[in-house]
Amino acid sequence: MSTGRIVSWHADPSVPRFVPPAGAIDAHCHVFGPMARFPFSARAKYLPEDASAEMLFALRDRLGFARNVIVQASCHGTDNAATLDAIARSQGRARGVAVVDPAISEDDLAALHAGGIRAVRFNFLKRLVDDAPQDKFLDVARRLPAGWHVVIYFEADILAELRGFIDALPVPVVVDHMGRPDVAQGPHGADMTAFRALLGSRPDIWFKATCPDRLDMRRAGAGGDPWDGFATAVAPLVADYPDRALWGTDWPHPNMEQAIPDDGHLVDMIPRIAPTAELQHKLLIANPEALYWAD
Ligand code: 0GY
Repeated sequence: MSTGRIVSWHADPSVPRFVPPAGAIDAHCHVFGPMARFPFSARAKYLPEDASAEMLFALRDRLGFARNVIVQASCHGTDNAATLDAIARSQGRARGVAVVDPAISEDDLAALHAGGIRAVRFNFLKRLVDDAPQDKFLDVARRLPAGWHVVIYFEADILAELRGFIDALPVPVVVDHMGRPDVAQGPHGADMTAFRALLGSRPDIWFKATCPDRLDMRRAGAGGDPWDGFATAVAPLVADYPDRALWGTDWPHPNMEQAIPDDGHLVDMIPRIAPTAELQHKLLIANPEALYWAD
């Protein structure tokens, strides 16, 4: 019987051929529920099946990773209990990114820090959130605990209008999925050129070289796994900004129920965008450690 809840992850992902370096960090993944303990937000735009911490850690081990950065998904709103519970169960092998009510108190921010949170996420995707108040986001960014950063999620077509906001952020910035460029434009198309201009505007903007499945969807005669367009567009970006790139699975792939990726194939993208051991160490260990395990 259908529950009406979405399953967006692969039931039996392959074991990747690429073996990540010891200690590797999956720096973008989520947990959903379990709903009985951690109900979804009344404002959630999708209703997923449970994707628990235990499932995430089993996938981590299957893929050859050691640690996770768990990003609060929009379906849980500003209640970070599921994310915090997953971090607490990880035995020190997970840290997290929270979504907070802009009116959050200093004490509650300190409690999030104690629970392993090291960043807040500002989501600008209209299909995922009702509002994205830049003035309130800036106020929160000014009050973050020492060492935190902000993670922002936006699509390429609003980068220009977000530039003033991004320029004003007083802490380091991590951009989810490179701000969703159209990778079919190639490494020097309009979207990548605008994103490179953003990276050039200040030295503390990082990016997640993530989501070939979202950015390189199958279309007439092209796209889809093995995501050649993604590799072509993203490898030069990682090569040019090796100290600012992060990588993650995006498991359990929110909203991807029509084009569920094989997580093993996602891992096998890593040597295609970071071909040397040195680049892989930066992408999977040094860079995420600097942001999430500095203390
Ligand atoms: C992602 C992407 C998506 C969803 C969320 O918080 C979320 O619900 O981030 C999306 O639908 O593009 O990074 O998980």
